[in-house]
Amino acid sequence: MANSNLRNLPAWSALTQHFSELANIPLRQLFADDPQRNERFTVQALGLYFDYSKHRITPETVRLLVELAEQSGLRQHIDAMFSGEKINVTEKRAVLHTALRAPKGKQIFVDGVDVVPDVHAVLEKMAGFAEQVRSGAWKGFTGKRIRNVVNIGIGGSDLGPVMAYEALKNYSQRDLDFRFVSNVDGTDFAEATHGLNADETLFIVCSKTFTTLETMANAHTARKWALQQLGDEAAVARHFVAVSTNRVKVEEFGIDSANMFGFWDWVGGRYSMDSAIGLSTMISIGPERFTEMLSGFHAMDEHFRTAPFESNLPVLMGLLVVWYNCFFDAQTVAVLPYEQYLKRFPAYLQQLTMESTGKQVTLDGTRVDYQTGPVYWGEPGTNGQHSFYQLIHQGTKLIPCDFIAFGEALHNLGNNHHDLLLANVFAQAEALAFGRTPEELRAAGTAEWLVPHRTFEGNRPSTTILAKALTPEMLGKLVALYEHSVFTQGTIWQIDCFDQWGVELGKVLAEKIVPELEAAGEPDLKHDSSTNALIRHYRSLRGTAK
Ligand code: G6Q
Repeated sequence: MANSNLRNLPAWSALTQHFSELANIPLRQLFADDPQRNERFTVQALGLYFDYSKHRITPETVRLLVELAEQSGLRQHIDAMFSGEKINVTEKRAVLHTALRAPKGKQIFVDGVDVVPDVHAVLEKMAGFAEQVRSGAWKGFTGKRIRNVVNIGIGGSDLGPVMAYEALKNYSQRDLDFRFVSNVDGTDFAEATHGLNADETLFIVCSKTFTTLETMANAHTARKWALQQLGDEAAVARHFVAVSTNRVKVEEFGIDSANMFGFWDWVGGRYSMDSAIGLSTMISIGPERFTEMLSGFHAMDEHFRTAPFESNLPVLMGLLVVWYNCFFDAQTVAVLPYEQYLKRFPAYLQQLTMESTGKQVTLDGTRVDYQTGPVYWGEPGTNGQHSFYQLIHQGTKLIPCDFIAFGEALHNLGNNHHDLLLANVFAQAEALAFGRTPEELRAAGTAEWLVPHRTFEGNRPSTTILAKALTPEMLGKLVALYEHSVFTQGTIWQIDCFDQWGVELGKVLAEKIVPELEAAGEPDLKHDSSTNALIRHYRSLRGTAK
């Protein structure tokens, strides 16, 4: 792995020089100068058509970015991850979400133990359980079949399950209702269980640690809610299962370890949707389709591990993020799926990317002197077009966009919905890149005073990703694409993409304040004056101040 400062790498200096030459060349000119530009900057792999020609790059940019990746040790770092080395240095852990989708028979060792058989044993246990719930063979305490599945978890134990459920709803068993509770705000639990009968409801408590405040609060509330209706502790075994690495805590909660689905410390929360954390996904779409999703993940893993960097989708995607973030000073990346089922995909990616690359020191603890992770955000198209796209088109900020679209509609309504959708995605990418010049406006008869308002500078970069249809397999490929793009970014920035000390801090801070809110008398507050006043004011609003 590289240990030199990023700024001292020859490719970094070369890119700095190259940027100053390229920064003012518009995309219009880059396209006009190179009739082959589209073919040059389109990669087709694994059923994905990845067009990155509308980026502010030349072949020289790609050559230098690939050199940057090489000089940063990306190849060696990829090998280190896939072979189970402890590349999460601050937590001294291997990073092996890729083992979760490794086919049977592959060998991957952690501390001398092959983990692949364990992965498949859990998958088989999940499949057995999922089939029982789907078929109705799994009976609730009163003998009724399960109709509602409520996933309780937060962060990595929620965002993946929610996103995958929404993304693959088209493939879900529709006589089962899926709901998700994450927030400690009681509204979340109340609304998620509104109208449900406990005797037909299964709770999946998802928590790697089984200590997370929000999840434990919601799990205890769920148990109370269920027992109020079912009236017998023995009902817990029929209505609660757990997904965790912490057997002791699961048993303490009262869930039989026979109803626990395990995973391992080498699976990070935000990289866990294809582990047992995906149990709700498997119940929804069935084990077969879950396996298809895993094979999509695995195909992208193999592509990332073996394809030359010049035609490696996650590497190219990650390098482009570095290019805009570090050289153009772009602060964000917009992810704009033209597929309603991907409505939670940007939210999912926010955690995957920002919890991974939101770091200010390198692996050896040195403060970085360059920008790290950008803000990821987005909404499905075409809705976003009637809202925030204005700023992307004509605002003062540079926002690289990822457009994602599919050739086949999942609902063919017998008219041209899908053509309208696709026409919009192509038009947006085109308008962002090429804009509308004052000359074009004048030629179309626009009044002179309106010309500046109606001018689009263009030169706004985007990638367009096209695939045939949103299937479980394609979802696996897309998620792995972003996972490995993040890995590429983190390797260049020399940061630990797999720890999350910021999250850990949040987990301890609130616990100090809870007793101060609940104290009977006037508590002795030792925070800053603002926090002390907020606590007192809350107590008075709540009507408990003495
Ligand atoms: C993810 C983070 C974090 C975590 C949640 C839930 O990478 O570690 O989002 O997933 O804090 O943690 P538990 O699964 O332990 O409840």
